[in-house]
Amino acid sequence: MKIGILCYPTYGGSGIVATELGMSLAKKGYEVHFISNNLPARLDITNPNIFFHKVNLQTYPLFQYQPYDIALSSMIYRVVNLYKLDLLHAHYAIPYAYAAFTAKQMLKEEGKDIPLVTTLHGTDITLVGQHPSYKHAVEFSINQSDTVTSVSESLKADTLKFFNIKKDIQVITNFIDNSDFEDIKYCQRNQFADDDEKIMIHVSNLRPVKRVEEVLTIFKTVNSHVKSKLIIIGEGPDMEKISTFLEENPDLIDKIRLLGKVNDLYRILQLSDVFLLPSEQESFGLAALEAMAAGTPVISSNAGGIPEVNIQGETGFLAEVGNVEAMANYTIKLLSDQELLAKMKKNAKEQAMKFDLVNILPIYEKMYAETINNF
Ligand code: GMT
Repeated sequence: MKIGILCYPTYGGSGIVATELGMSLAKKGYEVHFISNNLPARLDITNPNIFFHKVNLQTYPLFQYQPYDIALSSMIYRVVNLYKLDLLHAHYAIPYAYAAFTAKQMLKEEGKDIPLVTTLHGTDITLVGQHPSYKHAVEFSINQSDTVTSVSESLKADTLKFFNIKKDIQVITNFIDNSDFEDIKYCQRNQFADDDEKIMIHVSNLRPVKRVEEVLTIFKTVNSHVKSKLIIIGEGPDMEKISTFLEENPDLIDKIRLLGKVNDLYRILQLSDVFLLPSEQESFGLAALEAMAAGTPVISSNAGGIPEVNIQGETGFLAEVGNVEAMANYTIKLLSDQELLAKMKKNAKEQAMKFDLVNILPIYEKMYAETINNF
């Protein structure tokens, strides 16, 4: 089967899921064509079954904004024709499902067509997709897709609540390849913390929904009870909030390490004691799953699909969005009790195994086969 994957190339969760899925399919012998405006961050282009098609933008002085969606749908149309693709898989409704629909219309003009799967990831439904500028186009392109999947039950419910959806939505959860954690070279824990210190970690794109200011508040409270360090991985618009916090709390400067975007994420997750995720919205929380796969329990909000991943009292603790006091108290409780910490680290890893690629990939394959059969 030849599959075209349309996704964001950045470190955002939807691009990571699309890339990991495509690479796993390629390993199984599928021919996978990635269409994006840049090489996806984790894509290993050395696999001969993987192709990358960069969407080229033609600049012209008349354009105040470059018409990316037109270039994207033209590229989709060209790749489908050239490589005789069997199926398109759009990750994130905006603009991928919409552009794929346009490409399908172009193909139909020539008596051809191709089945389209759209996977909804989160903010395409709960945040950006709600905006009047996009809402109708998002609803339209979901309804025009041949198969629609969402990454959690919570996101499915939100989609049905916010949009007039005529399609069935199949939940296929995100996944993790636990084998990636097997041959990992361990980082030295003492590069980040003293022997008697615990390590907290937060990984995100530092957008407002991630509430990084709450990560800092939680850390400040916890640090006054438990000797600890905080590692923050990622870059984004709320980086400024971190700088402001450090200016206001100079005594914490040498306790907080800002690593930016890192390639060795798993190595650093492995040495952490607790992952903080106080998000306002989170359709799934792939970052939490990655932490769990590294055996790191999660203290999180109960937003969106997080409770489907992080189980209260088993793999970590959850509190209402904004309840930083509860999240800090849970963290103190966890980090002060070695037995509880060891148990939750074990539970976190076991929970991650339930979302293993081995379990989820066959569901994607079955869905592809059914989509093509029903087309
Ligand atoms: O977290 C982000 O803001 C990035 C966003 C994306 O689309 O790249 O992540 C969303 O998709 C991920 C993969 O399915 C989910 O794990 C994240 O929970 C979801 N983010 C939100 O819903 C805010």
